[in-house]
Amino acid sequence: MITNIEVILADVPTIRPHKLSVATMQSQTLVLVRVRCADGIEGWGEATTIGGLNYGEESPDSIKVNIDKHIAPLLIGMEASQVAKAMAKIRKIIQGNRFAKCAIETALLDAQARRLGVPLSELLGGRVRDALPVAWTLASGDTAKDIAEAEQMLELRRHNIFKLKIGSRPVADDVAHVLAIKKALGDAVSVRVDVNQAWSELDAVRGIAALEAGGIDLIEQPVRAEHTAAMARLAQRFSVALMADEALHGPLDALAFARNDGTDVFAVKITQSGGLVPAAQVAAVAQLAGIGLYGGTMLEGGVGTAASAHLFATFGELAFGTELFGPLLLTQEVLRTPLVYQDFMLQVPTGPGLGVEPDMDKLRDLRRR
Ligand code: MUC
Ligand code: MG
Repeated sequence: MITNIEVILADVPTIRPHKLSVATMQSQTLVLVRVRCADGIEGWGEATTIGGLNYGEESPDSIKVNIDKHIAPLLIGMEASQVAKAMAKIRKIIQGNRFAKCAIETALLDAQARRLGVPLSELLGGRVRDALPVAWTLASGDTAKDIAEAEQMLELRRHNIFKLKIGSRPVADDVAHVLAIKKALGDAVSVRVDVNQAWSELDAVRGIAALEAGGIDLIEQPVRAEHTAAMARLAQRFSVALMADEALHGPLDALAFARNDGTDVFAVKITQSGGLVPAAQVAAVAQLAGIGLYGGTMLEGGVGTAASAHLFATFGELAFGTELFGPLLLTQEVLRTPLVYQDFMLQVPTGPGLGVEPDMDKLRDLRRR
């Protein structure tokens, strides 16, 4: 039986300012959910957002209040091992709130996988890989600093895929910045961009043409999420891969993209999809429709990153890798044993459930009171 649900907000500074077209992050608010069960088992989930309400329609504060006041009371007393039944109830009664639902579903599945003594990936269909390629986002806002940072990552053998955050400067300036980095890093390194919706369709036509000519591999969410027709036209016009991110809020959006040939690649995010199970459905649609897959992040800490890793490890096709570097952007580790990043890959945890344990002493210090 589910006996208690607790939401913990913890503010953690980032290792450097992280500049997106929608916000500059100096710190990240981790939103951690702990579900306790009558059999003594507990499960953890995470619902971290980016830049408060800058990126999406849920904030850390709204997630906490909505779980505390509206979601937890529906779950307390329910059978903890019946995760699908619990989530069906929440999905029927609670509109929206995808991030909150994701954290709850993750915590319930973590608890259930621990109860069964299996890694979470095995409840999600079973892993087909034990390690995932991980991109690093260069977002200092300064070309020379970004090149130095990328060279350091290559040297450490931590990342050889780089995503550049652009869209806040004029298109020509952004293109010059990206191509200078691509030239410095060379052909063996994959360089991608994330425009975070900043371009008009005409900006995108100019920007993508120049980036494609310069050898950039992937263009993420160039236009506004709701401009799906523009996105489809761009995907059909250019041969460089275009990826939907902010436009993808779960299986129904995935189906619409598949129906209208609207994109080449999906950035699958467990929070944006509304949970691990709907995120698996997004991936299933992609695989059925021949759309490429990329494992996305909302810059979560260790709990959400581990949950995402368990799901992405089940994807048969993962042509564009992942960006599960969230914990590495933070100055504080909140897991007792950090996730392992080596040889350009994240190792998918192998213990029961998420296979990670939050460090309660650290969280006691970091949590908001
Ligand atoms: C996004 O839009 O992809 C993921 C990596 C990063 O640096 O920002 C996020 C959000
Ligand atoms: Mg993105």
